[in-house]
Amino acid sequence: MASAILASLFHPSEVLALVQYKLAPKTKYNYSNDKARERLYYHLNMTSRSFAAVIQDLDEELKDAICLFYLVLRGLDTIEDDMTIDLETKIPYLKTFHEIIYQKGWTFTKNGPNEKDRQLLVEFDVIIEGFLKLKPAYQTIIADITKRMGNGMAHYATAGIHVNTTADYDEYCHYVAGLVGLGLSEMFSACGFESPMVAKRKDLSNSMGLFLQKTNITRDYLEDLRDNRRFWPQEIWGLYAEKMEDLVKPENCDKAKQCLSHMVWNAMGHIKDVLEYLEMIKNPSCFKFCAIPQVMAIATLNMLHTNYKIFTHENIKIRKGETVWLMKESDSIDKVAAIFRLYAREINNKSDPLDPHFVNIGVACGEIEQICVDKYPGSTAELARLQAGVMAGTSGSIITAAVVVAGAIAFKSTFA
Ligand code: D9A
Repeated sequence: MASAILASLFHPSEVLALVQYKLAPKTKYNYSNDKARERLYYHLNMTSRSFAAVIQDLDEELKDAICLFYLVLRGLDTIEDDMTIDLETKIPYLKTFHEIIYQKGWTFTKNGPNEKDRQLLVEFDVIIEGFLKLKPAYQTIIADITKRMGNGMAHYATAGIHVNTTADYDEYCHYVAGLVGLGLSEMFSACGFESPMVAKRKDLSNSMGLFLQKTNITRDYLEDLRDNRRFWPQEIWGLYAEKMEDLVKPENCDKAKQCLSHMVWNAMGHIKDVLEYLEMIKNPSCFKFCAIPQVMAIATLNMLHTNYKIFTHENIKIRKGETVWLMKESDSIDKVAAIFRLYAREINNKSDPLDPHFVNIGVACGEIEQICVDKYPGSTAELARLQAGVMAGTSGSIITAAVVVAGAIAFKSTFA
């Protein structure tokens, strides 16, 4: 906690959010009366602590269905990601995973020892038991999406198949993330929490996945390269280097940053759809569930833009304080639109005029501003409130910093 507060020292609205988060009573989700269900949420918390809480805040009708959708996809992803499994073994599992989820008692122990979610597959019989308890409507949606995703993953895992064009890039991201958006939209409409229009707008649902996936792929350049996974499209990196791995060479620093701007610009192309999608979502718990990953993504894209560290450091993340502040602020379309405007301005302000994508990114940021002013006028007041927080912050943080330093000196002189 202390390190998180220090990292957010000059962002008091984040320090405030961290302290509130720390002091807030943690919602205790009690599943003790159902051991199998308790084990399910144990695995959910193991796969992603912060997002697990958001899923558990969903209304009861959808909670288990989305928890299982998440765990089934994490299982499939853990097989696709594992580069210690040879293709002859891997591809049949990817293509039949949509049948495997109906096989009572099925488990998988072929993952390499370092796969983060290996235990999930070792105990996958628990997930299948939960899946088979779901209403048939949700089972059908999950199985259909798992089938299309597994086949798409198998295609791109096949030897010699690479993400060459930006069309390949969109297709690959559709298979591993866009389809998740489509599946969730079908669940939202099927249970009646959202209008049938949500399931119909497959273009917007797809963009919800592509914005998240493209941000992750842009962030994970070095980690993926290390594991011999390549998702940056050659049509983009080929404009800046002979080979994708040449971008890490110090002599290619400028070219690498230009390529990074190109990837950031490409991901920003989905923001208009993301805002239009979120505007359709009326159920408060569904809205937060959908909005939180999207605001995390624009904050991450802002952290990535012009940040050469992605070519030298793995696993760079936004501040803990920033994530807690974003989760607190993502409960209305006006607030979310204000957050996108705030980060679009930061992205535009840090752009390098000598960068070939300076204008493209400037236009994309201008469009976000224009769309929000036109369609979400309430975002202007929210933006002023957020900026007041930030501004008060700047002077506030100097005072806070002074107080902390003074406190430290007083403490040292008294007790040293
Ligand atoms: C999601 Cl059911 C994901 N992915 C995410 C998480 O958000 C999306 C995987 C399974 C499900 C949902 C998500 C959330 C809400 C609405 C969505 C949606 O569409 C309408 O998906 C498009 O990242 C994984 C994909 C991007 C491949 C879809 C958010 C999440 N965040 C992790 C951080 C991370 O980077 O993994 O899982 C976390 O917070 O720990």
